[in-house]
Amino acid sequence: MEVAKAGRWLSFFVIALIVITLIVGGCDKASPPAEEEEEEEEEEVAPPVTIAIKSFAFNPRSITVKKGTTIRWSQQDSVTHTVTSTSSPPGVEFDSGNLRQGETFDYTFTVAGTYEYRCQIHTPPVTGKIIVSE
Ligand SMILES: [Cu+2]
Repeated sequence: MEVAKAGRWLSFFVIALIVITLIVGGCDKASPPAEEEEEEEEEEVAPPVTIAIKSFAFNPRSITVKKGTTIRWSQQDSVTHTVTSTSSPPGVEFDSGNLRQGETFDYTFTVAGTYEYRCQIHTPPVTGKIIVSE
């Protein structure tokens, strides 16, 4: 009698364990697709990068970013500067025009390649370089 009773409890326990596993397993299957979608969205929008214009220099002077990245130049000198491309892939030249102290210029790099730029106002030129990777 003792053994049979223990066996029934064991059967009940095993069935309960299977039911719990199925419920938990079902939940696990439902959640991963939502997480994958979130990750894809994060990859599409690269975080913005800031380059300071300070003391007649672009800082960082040279930088590598992923395609789709927006760079924001933040002009902190009391004199006016520009951000003007001098060498870039065809059709994607950029020019900020005059940037006074406290002003910013945003440009989103949608074409991979090497970009060189300078301030058009000052000589010797204040130069910078951006490498956009795929
Ligand atoms: Cu300048």
